[in-house]
Amino acid sequence: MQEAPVHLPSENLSDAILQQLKYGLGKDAAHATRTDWRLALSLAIRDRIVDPWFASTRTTYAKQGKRVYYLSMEFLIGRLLEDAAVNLGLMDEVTAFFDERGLDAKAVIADEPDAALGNGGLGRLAACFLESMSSLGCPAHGYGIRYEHGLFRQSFDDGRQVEAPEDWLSEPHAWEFERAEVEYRIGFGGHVAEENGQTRWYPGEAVLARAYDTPVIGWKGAWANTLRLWSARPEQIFDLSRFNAGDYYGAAHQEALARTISRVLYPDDTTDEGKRLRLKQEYFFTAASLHDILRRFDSEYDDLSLLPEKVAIQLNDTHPAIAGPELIRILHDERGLSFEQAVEIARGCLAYTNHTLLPEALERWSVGLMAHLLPRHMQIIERMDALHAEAHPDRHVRLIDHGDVHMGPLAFTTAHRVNGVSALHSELMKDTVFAELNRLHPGRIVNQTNGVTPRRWMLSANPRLSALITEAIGDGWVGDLEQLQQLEPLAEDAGFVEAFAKAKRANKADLAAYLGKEGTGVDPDAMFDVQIKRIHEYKRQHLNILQTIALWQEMKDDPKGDWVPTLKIFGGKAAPGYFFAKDIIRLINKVAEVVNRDPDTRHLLRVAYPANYNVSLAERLIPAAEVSQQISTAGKEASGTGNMKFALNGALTIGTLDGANVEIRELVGAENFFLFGMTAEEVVARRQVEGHAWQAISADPRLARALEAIRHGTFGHGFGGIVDNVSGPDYFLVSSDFTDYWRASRELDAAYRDPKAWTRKAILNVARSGWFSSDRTIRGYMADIWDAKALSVD
Ligand code: NBX
Repeated sequence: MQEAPVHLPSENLSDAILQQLKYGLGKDAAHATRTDWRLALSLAIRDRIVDPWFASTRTTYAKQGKRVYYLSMEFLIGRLLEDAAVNLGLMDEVTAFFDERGLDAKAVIADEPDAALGNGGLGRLAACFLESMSSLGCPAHGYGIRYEHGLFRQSFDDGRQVEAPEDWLSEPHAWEFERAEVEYRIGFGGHVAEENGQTRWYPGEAVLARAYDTPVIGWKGAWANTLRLWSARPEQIFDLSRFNAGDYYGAAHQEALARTISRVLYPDDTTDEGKRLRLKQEYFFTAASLHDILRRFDSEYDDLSLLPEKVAIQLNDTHPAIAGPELIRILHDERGLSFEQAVEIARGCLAYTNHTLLPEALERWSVGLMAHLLPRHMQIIERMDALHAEAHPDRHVRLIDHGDVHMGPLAFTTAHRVNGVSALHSELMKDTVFAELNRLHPGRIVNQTNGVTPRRWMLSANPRLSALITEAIGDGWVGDLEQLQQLEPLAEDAGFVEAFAKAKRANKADLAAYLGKEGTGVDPDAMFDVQIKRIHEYKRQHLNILQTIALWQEMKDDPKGDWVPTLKIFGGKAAPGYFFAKDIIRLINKVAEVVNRDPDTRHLLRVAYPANYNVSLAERLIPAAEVSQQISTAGKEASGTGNMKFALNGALTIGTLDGANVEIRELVGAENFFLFGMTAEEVVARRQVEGHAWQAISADPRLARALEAIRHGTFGHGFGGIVDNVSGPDYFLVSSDFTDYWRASRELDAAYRDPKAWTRKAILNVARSGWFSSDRTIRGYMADIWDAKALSVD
């Protein structure tokens, strides 16, 4: 943590940076390192955020605005410096400042560690939402955990994923303000007692949650909200008597135990290890956030029945779902409301977003563990379950079933709105996982299709295309992305088409140079075909690599054929305990090794798999992409947000009718989207067909040959698991979708052969993607779920 400067920040950014370097960091410009410059710049920019930040807070108090609280285990914010500089309109000044000193502003910006406090889409969505809430002037706080170590760093050893701890806090973190005075005691375990008709929970152990605030500035700097992250600390720093007795390990034990809670981000895996710690993390940040929310509410109002009118609490998936029982506990046990009143008020405040229908990802906790860690909450959940049973005697859904607390149904019953993240996903929620709850509570499930912030995913990440768009239609699109529609007629304008293609070509050259440094020689004129996301069977990176193998085999058969030179790019991490996904990673890397050195085909096909995919790498890859691979088994990808970023940046999608792909295709037009594969309904039916995988393989010699090559060790050994899976159970229907995927891939090649027509399609993708702004999504939440109004500083 940097100390606040004692002087007033200079009006002039150059002076402010130099002042921060000298007085904030104690460095002489003559000896400043790149990191020193980056920190000085960050602190100078942070200074510019403070006034609008304070003004936003004052405005919210003055206007008694409704506040939105976004509770999320994950905020995948990436780098913050460029976001802030862009939103404050300071990028030109920043570039000029470093140019003058012979330094590369881009390199200074890239020096910032990428804050990876999330796994994937869910965490990145939370980060886009924070930025949009600020850009819209929606008074909001993000609440989460200040993990010391974010998502692991990935490297490859002989193609295998190797995980190393991530260490973003090892350098000073310029953006946050530590709030030593904002600290809450969070209890665990212990017992529950009845006293004078009141129930009291006496926790057996406790830790302290300390707040760290990061301001989040919106577009044009008009409004700023706060991301408040909690760090765990022991109540007693160390045991002095043990220390004095020479028991140094024992003396530090308490501290180590407490700090473990905010030590690491959990990878989204399904192992049982650390379940207890994960539940502790969930309760830790949820309870701290609720304390904080109520403290703020109490400072303004003295009537708890006003809570739903003044406070909206959004649960980002079920990870903070213990908020329901905790809020009910506080209102009933501590504030003396009746249980029914407490439930009613809690429900009025709470809403829940579901991000997956995958059964293995739906959270459940054993009653034993819950009763042990949170005995009073367990009682409340039992009472909620009984109340629900009383109200709906014919129901089957239970909050507690087979000895487990089911967090999905718990979140559903304690929320007034439940939302899915794409139209298809929300419908499937009603038909499958939440069918009965939907019947009992019609209208509670609503849809809010995801979105992405155009400030980061276009303006910062793709300056070339941004400049071109602004030149054509003005800069209103940055705050109102649907203005991109004005680009539509320009798809027929030869000059614009050429300029658009030139921008894409330049982005590709940049990426080629970057990948070149990483060791993959790349032809910037090849078709850049990208699949970046977590590695998971349902996302089917193995379908993509199988198709790549089949393509390579055909190219080898006929190297003089009329092939479209292609660069296949993969990026993504597998959960450390997910061995099948790790095999897919190794297979991709091994295919890359073989294909990239094949003298017959290396001018036609390359495979690149840059390690450690993260937000910053996505910012490099997406602007350079021409093809966006969105090939999940229909019904499995709740929405996707990468798919939106690609379309917005002018990549054409090859994809299934899954998640938000459906809406992307509707908006950009079927002729500008390469559709393949079974629908969600057909997927369900296909699984019933005995031997579906074998049938598909027997019917498609290309698929059979690709599988044969893997089995025969063309790419090394140890891939039997993958081959057996897609030839046998093939739950994700890789084999059954292969033939149609091949067809769509070749149609894509054919379209690419006509560069002008291709660019026209790309332009139409951009022009019609404005709806996928997270500003639109947040407006939807404000209107349909939060009943919150945007404010502005007068
Ligand atoms: O949430 C993702 C979905 O898979 C995407 O389709 C969707 O676009 C995105 C945003 O709505 N879900 C996701 O990222 N889940 C997790 O990261 C996750 C993390 C921890 C965990 C379970 C899932 N225990």
